Amino acid sequence: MLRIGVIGCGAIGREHVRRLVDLVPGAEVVAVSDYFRESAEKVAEKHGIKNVFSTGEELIASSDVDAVLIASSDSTHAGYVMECIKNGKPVLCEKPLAESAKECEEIVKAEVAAGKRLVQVGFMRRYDTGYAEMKRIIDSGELGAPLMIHACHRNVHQGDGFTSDMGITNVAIHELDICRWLLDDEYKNAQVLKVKQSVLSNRGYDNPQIVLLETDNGCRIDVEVQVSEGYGYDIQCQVVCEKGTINLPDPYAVVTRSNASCHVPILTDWSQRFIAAYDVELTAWVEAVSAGNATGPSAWDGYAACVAADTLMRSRGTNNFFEVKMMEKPEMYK
Ligand code: ISE
Repeated sequence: MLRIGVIGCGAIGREHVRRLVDLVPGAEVVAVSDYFRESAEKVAEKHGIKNVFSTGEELIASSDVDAVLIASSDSTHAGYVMECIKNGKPVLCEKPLAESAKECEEIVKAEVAAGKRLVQVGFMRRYDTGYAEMKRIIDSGELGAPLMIHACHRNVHQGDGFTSDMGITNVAIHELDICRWLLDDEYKNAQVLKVKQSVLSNRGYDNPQIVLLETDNGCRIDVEVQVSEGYGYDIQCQVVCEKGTINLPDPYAVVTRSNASCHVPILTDWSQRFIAAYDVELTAWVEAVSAGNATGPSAWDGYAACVAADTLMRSRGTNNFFEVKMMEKPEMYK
C-alpha cells in the first residue's frame, strides 16, 4: 500500500481523499492537513485517517507518509513541492504548479539536482477520454497537420478575491497545458485581450478575456475565458487540421424531448466535468509511484504552462504579442 498524505481539505482535496480511499487500488490515506485544522479533522474522522497535521511541512516530513498529494490553495503549491523534493517524496500537485514561472524554474532545478523525477502536476485533462482521442487522431496524421485550436473555458462562479490574473493562472492554465500537449509544440508568442465585458459580472476582474497564442510550428490558438455568471461549466475545444476538424465531445448527458423541444443539461460544477479523468489520473499516479516510476505531466509541463501564463499577464493592456521565453529543457524531461 502506498501511504499518502493529502495537504488541503477544501473541495478538491476532499474529492481526492474520497477517490483514494474508495476507488484507487494500492492507496491508503494516512495523513491530512489543512490551513483550517478543523477541515482536516472532519475529513480524518469521516474516513478513519489516523494523522492530522497542522502544517503541510509536518505532513511531508512524517515517516508515515510515502507520497504527497497537494490540493491546497494555489499560492502554497510551490513551497510544498520544494519541501517534497527536499524530503525525496513523490508528489502530485494540483494545478498550477506555482503562481509564477520563476517558482516553477526553481522546482525544475531542484528536481534535476535531486536526480530523479518526483513531481507530477494535476493536469487531469490529459487523462480524459475525449482529449486522449483528439490527440490520437492528431498524432495519426489522418487529418493532416493541425493549424488552429479554438477553445473556450466557461465557468459559473468564482469566490471572493478572484482577479483577472487568476483567470489565467487558475482557469486558462488547463488550456495552456492541453493545447501544447495536443499539438506536441511549444508557445512562441502570447497575448491576452480584454474584450467587450459582460455587465452581469461587474466584479472588478476582466470577464471575458481572450487568450491568443502562436506556437513554434505556427499554429494559432484562441481561448475564450469566461469565469463567472455563466450558464454552466462548459469546456469546448476544436482542433482545425488541414483535412478536417476534431471536436472535444460533451460529457455524457441524457437528452429529453418534450413540448416540441429537445433538452440536454450542462454541468455547473467543474469538479464533476472531468470526474472520470481524475479517477484515471490518481490511479495512474499511485501505480507509477508504487513501482518507483514517474509518469504524467512533469514539473517541466507545469513550468511551460506557467511561462505562458506569465507572458500573458505581462501582455495585459498592451495589445501586443509578447515572446514566450523558456529556459533550456533539462535532459531529465526529454
Ligand atoms: C478550478 O480549480 C478548475 O480547475 C476549473 O477548471 C476552473 O474552471 C475553476 O475556475 C477553478 O477554480
